[in-house]
Amino acid sequence: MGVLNVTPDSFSDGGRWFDDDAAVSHGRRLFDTGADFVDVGGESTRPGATPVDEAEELRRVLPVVRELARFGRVSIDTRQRAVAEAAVDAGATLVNDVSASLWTVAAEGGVAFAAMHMQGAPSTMQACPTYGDVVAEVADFLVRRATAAREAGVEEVWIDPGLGFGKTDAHNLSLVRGLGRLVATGFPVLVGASRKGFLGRLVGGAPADDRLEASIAIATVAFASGAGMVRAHDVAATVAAAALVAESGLVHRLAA
Ligand code: PMM
Repeated sequence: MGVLNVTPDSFSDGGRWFDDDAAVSHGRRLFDTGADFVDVGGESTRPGATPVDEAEELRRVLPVVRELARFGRVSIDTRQRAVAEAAVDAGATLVNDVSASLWTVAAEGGVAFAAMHMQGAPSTMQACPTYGDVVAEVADFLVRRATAAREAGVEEVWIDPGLGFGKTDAHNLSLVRGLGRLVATGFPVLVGASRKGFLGRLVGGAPADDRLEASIAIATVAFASGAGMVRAHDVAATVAAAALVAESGLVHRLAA
């Protein structure tokens, strides 16, 4: 899943694809380099980000979704029902919902749904994340939401641990180590670690543009643990990691 943020302020690619034509060309490049989905988002959910109003989010994402849907599967990364609905009408075939609550939009539109775990809201989520057993709590939450989505009629339901969303670095690492437990739920697992802050801290403070190796390392662990999809800025390198894991049989050995 290639990341396409049509925002002025996302932590990594904010401002780069804010113009519609630039966004569409970049999205096409993501498809060309092997993305199965291009994930279009119009609101930054980085820690501390200010929410965007619905009209502005619609203005940002709709023309890009409509155009890119001609070239491959587009997912809409939103927490707003009206944005998800309009994007599905414009051709999006997956609702990627960081609030894990918009499955009825997916059900009504006959499209896929991804439920992501977040503790709190983006403006405050990193203040004091607290869990007992983080893997068990995240898995339990995701299975409940994913089951509700299935029962509402959504056929393709993904679960995503939401790395960096109300989690300390230790929580993120526990979730990466515990991906096999999410895979064991039977729902296909999506993982988004690409260029995130915890990776920067793990590799000595590298800035967002300098986290490729760390992002690929986590993508490789995710695929080897049985994850079905990784959300990534650097699609070509991530596809190469996926192919290596698939061809080498690593997925069976590590996940066993
Ligand atoms: N991360 C971000 C945004 N949307 N969606 C899913 N399903 N999983 C994620 O981990 C996720 C997401 C934040 O990263 P960005 O600013 O690079 O989009």
